[in-house]
Amino acid sequence: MVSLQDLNTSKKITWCPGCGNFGIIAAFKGALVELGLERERVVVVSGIGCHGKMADYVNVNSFHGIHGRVLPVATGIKLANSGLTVFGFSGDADCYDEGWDHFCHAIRRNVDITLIVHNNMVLGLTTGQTTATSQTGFRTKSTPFGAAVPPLNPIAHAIVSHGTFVARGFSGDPKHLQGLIVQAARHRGFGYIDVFQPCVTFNYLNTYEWFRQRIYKLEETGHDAGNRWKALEKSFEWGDRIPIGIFYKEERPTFNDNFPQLKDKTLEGMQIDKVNVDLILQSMS
Ligand SMILES: Cc1ncc(C[n+]2csc(CCOP(=O)(O)OP(=O)(O)O)c2C)c(N)n1
Ligand code: SF4
Ligand SMILES: [Mg+2]
Repeated sequence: MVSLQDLNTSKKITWCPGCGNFGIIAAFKGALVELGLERERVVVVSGIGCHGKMADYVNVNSFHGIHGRVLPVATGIKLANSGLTVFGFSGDADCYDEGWDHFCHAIRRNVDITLIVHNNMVLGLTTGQTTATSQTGFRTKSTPFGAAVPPLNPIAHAIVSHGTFVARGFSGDPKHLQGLIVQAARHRGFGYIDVFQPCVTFNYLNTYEWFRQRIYKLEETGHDAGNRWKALEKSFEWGDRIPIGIFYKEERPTFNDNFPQLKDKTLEGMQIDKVNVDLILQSMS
């Protein structure tokens, strides 16, 4: 069983002091301990951005991919070895801009992985430009007169894309977020958590205080997470009150379940010594 200590790496953490990423990493490490997973059986895949450094800071198998491509890599790993527990860490630009097409399709495929999106509503690493979730009117160096177009609603998109576990957390409440990560990882299928992650350096609008004044927990209101329409209705709630927690949850077959070759088997464990790869390559030449 892994301990919190085992999960530290020797890498110097270069996130700005007070960054919301600290809450996410604490919640994730706590979740790995709570899940009782072996480090060797866990894989972290991260994108490009401040969030991408998760791959360096948690002592498990990791793949720091290219911008927007967390989900194809995570899907490939899960297909190759379904015995691994795979976590994707993406940013709002990484997932909802550059990686948007992968987001909708991985969700509807119900690949059995967990995706955690560090949603700071800004491009952090490239020093503060708007993303798909930046609020209308948000002034940055790329939008000196304020963002003109309305933001995407990723929670609503996940629900209509047949998401089977759709949740939102807040990095200012790591204990609550830890609980969501544990439930998403235990969920058989695509566990998706959008996390409000204040960027204290470039997002002066969506601060810890801004979120604390607005957020409330769905589970404290008797929300029925099995009701897709109610979940969709809740996903549009924005303004003075913003919900966090599990919006929607259902059970349905995972992507691997669709393939008899993969159901209850792992590709990496299959015998390939009798497969003649030369013949396959020749047929393509
Ligand atoms: C293919 C490609 N396009 C653009 C970039 C430039 N780039 C680096 S990080 C980044 C996005 C960072 O924003 P986000 O995903 O929100 O992550 P954050 O830094 O906020 O955690 C971009 C566009 C890149 N590295 N590769
Ligand atoms: S730029 Fe923003 S997101 Fe990046 S480390 Fe600093 S506070 Fe965090
Ligand atoms: Mg961002």
